[in-house]
Amino acid sequence: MSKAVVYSIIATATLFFFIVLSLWNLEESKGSLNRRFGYKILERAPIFDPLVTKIERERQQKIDDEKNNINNVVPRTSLGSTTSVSEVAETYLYLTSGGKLNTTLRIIILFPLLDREPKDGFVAFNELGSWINQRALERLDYVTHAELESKDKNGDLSISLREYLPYLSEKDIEKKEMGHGEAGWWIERFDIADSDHSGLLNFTELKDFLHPEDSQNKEMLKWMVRDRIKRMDDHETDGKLNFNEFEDHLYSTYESYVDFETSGGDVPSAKDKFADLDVNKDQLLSPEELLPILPYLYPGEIAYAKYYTCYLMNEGDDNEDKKLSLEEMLNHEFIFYNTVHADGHVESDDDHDEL
Ligand SMILES: [Ca+2]
Ligand SMILES: [Ca+2]
Ligand SMILES: [Ca+2]
Ligand SMILES: [Ca+2]
Repeated sequence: MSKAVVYSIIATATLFFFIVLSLWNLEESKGSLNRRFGYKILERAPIFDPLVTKIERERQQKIDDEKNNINNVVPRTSLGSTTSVSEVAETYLYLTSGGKLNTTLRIIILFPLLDREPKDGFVAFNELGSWINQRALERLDYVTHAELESKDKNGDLSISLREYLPYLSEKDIEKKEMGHGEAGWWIERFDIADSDHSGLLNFTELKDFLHPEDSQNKEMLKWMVRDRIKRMDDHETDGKLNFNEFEDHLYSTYESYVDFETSGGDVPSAKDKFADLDVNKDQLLSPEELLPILPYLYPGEIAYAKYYTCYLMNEGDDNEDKKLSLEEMLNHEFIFYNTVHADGHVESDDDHDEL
């Protein structure tokens, strides 16, 4: 072999090596951000597939029923009394003979439901985001319904303070202690959620009361921020944060979420962000001034839906065209079905038939 050929082989190999290395680095930085947040996000994120939600709820319902022993009183179908026959059949259609959910089949079925605007054979960020956001909203409604059902003793579809907190004594209510979780604290939270001042929480008001961080009620959001600030306010000022408090307690949370959301893009410095938020320039941040960064500081279901969308996109978009093809989704079944694959098994209720 001539020297020239050897040199050219070495040069090509070196070039190839650097290309692989740089691709690997790119992958690594994207991956490490995702890994750092992935665990937290997957833990809090909505469930991607409504069928998994249904199976998990049925399973929980069955556990609850067994606890309450009502199985002996009310005969139920194996998938619960509220489930229609066609829904039962639908569930079994997607189970493998081992009782495991056929997630490949599910993704194939769900793909066209996600690919809607435009229907172009790809799932873009907005399409994935609106699907997952819908799952988050459904979960909020479900949890609120469950709470309403269990607490509404007189059946007026509203919750009174007494219904919510039956253990409070007249004396507690009179004293109105304002410490976290004490009577006055609950009463204040209740009154702010009760936006029409009827003394009762209707469905929407109850949802705000239970999930202030997901509320559209600005007063509720401000109450939540005030409450959190109270616990971090170093100098017992007037419920506002100075720069040091902002930097010590809030900035790193804000920074890491923005970093994640923008895939390592530019994050404003603590000084810049403080100045930006401090609208009235009094060198203090009031709860109202903190509202714009609330989803980063205290993410609720809806904020987590967005982070989950970012996570799925980062993980699944192999060719980096900012869209997911069916093939890409199938290549990453695990991230869409982490609760299913975590223990490798979503049980159908048929798995252990005690009757
Ligand atoms: Ca009631
Ligand atoms: Ca009300
Ligand atoms: Ca200010
Ligand atoms: Ca893609």
